[in-house]
Amino acid sequence: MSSPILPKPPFGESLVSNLQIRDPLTVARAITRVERGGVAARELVREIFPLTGRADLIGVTGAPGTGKSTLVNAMAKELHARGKHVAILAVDPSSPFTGGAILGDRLRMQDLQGTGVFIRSMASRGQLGGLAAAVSDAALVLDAANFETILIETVGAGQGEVDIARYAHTTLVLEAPGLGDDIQAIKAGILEIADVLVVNKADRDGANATAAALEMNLNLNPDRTAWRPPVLKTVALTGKGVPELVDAIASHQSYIRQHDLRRAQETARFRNKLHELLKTELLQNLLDRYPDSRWDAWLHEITERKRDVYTIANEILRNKNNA
Ligand SMILES: Nc1nc2c(ncn2[C@@H]2O[C@H](COP(=O)(O)OP(=O)(O)OP(=O)(O)O)[C@@H](O)[C@H]2O)c(=O)[nH]1
Ligand SMILES: [Mg+2]
Repeated sequence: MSSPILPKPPFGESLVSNLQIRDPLTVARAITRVERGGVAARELVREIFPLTGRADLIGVTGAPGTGKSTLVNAMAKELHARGKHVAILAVDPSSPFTGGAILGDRLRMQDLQGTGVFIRSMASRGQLGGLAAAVSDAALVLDAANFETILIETVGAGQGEVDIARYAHTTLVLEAPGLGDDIQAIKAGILEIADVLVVNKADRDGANATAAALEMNLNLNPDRTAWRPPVLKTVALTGKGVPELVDAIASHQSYIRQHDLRRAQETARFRNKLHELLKTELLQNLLDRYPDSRWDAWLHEITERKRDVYTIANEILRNKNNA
């Protein structure tokens, strides 16, 4: 009799081995599973986690329309030409409403046909733990699937997107000439997360001025880290400057390896993820612990100014064992 105690691996050995040979359908299904969350997603992550930790995660962020998707495609082509297995995760917060992500995927797939580059768009559908968690789990899937380089495109608009970029091993921040006020972008603090600064659309007027503004900003904040982000100009549409960009990324990757920073990055990433997960779980535990009527009563007390939120929160936490 087989042991009834040991649960059967839910994802199955053949699926894990299909994943490891980068079978596109298996990879897509596995990402869908982590995107949906829940028990099946967690079991999948548990199974593949020991297979992960090797891929280079490259975050690409910047204002809307700076050319992130075009550049990511051009980078994928260049990396493919250098013999790398490449995957692209495009985080598109707007797609559930516009369907833009799917259209974008189709265009990109045509462009990258025959390269074996895997492309997937992800959009926030309000999953527990948020988009950042879903994206990092999708990156785990791609890592387990032996993609050596994972390019993650996010619009540098909200904190969530910035968080996604920040936890990559190398983060690119894109600017484009004539797209609003450069100083605005600098103020927004997005430059602080950059390991490589890219002025895309360098075929347009003002690219040199934008690059100079970025260099000046770096000079104003000299001691961010010992790594000084290079400022590079690209024309994503033609591929001009892309080999140099891929070289700069490789330099940053060897810098972080030489200085043993990769482990520190991973620690920061997993600490954040663990804390986010615990926050979500603890909140859910508390929400489940009391009936709706109890929550309504507390909220009523607050809106009636009988007791403030801190007092109520305290009561909720203190009562949690004998509700
Ligand atoms: N002139 C010029 N146009 C470019 C260049 N790179 C991209 N574009 C164009 O800029 C527009 C936006 O490019 P995308 O790659 O979609 O930009 P994005 O940053 O991904 O945009 P969102 O994902 O919507 O934020 C497209 O029309 C591109 O063809 C470039 O180097 N030069
Ligand atoms: Mg895009």
